[in-house]
Amino acid sequence: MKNLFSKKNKSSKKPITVEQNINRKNFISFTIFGVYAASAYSGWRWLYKSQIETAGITAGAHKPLRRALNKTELFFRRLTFNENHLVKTYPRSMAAKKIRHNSDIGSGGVLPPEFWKLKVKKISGETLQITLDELMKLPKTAITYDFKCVEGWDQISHWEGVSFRDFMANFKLEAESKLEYVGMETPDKRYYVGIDMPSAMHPQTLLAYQMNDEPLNGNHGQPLRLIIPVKYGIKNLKRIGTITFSNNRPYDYWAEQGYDYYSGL
Ligand SMILES: Nc1nc2c(c(=O)[nH]1)N[C@H]1C(S)=C(S)[C@@H](COP(=O)(O)O)O[C@H]1N2
Ligand SMILES: [Mo]
Repeated sequence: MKNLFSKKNKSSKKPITVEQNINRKNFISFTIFGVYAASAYSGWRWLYKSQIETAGITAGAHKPLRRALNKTELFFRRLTFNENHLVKTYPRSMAAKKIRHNSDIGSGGVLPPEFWKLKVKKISGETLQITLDELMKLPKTAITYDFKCVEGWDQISHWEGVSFRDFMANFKLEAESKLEYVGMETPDKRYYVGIDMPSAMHPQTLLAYQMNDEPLNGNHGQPLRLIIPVKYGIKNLKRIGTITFSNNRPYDYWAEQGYDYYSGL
């Protein structure tokens, strides 16, 4: 065949023919394609075989994907969350006298106080058992703010208790405060939430034991509930039984039903 395109190459005696050139290009293309395909396949295998996140929290997503989503969420959270930014508060007189009552999974009814202690699982493995009296001796914080439920209602309400920050400091939970999440669950474990540490440590977050100067009643989380104004109602767990700390997302009742895990306002 006539050599049409190959350049004269001084070092090689035989000039490359068009056919040879095409073959060589094909070889290179297929090799590149093969390497890409193999790495794509092994990447997919890696993802496919990777551990599945704790069932429920993210509907069984693979860990690397969850990690990527967490990083994205963290990025936006850091961008928008500022602990010095306080949720709007209202004059005490604006608080509802009759506070709206919503669902009571794992709460409701009255738990005799002698049957309740707040369990706090420290990272050392030790579990603190704290009475309501002990909590009531800590500095008291009150807040009147607009409580918002994801179902579309909101209400200005007044709460009193110990701020989560003060609680952490008083019980020397400094190492725990360096972890990423706080988990809370009802004594019967039927309702549970996971809260990112910055939101838990926000100055307006309370372990509340009073509502309008009265001890919490059976409808509102007696004897102790979470009041976390930077989050929607779903995260404001009523009747706290146990508190845990972790770097992994704790189980979360509504996140398992598809609601946003962060549920921030
Ligand atoms: N234990 C427990 N806490 C809970 C709930 C629940 O069903 N069980 N519901 C949440 C939801 S969706 C809302 S809006 C608020 C309602 O609190 P309230 O009944 O005091 O208004 O509690 C939250 N905390
Ligand atoms: Mo809610």
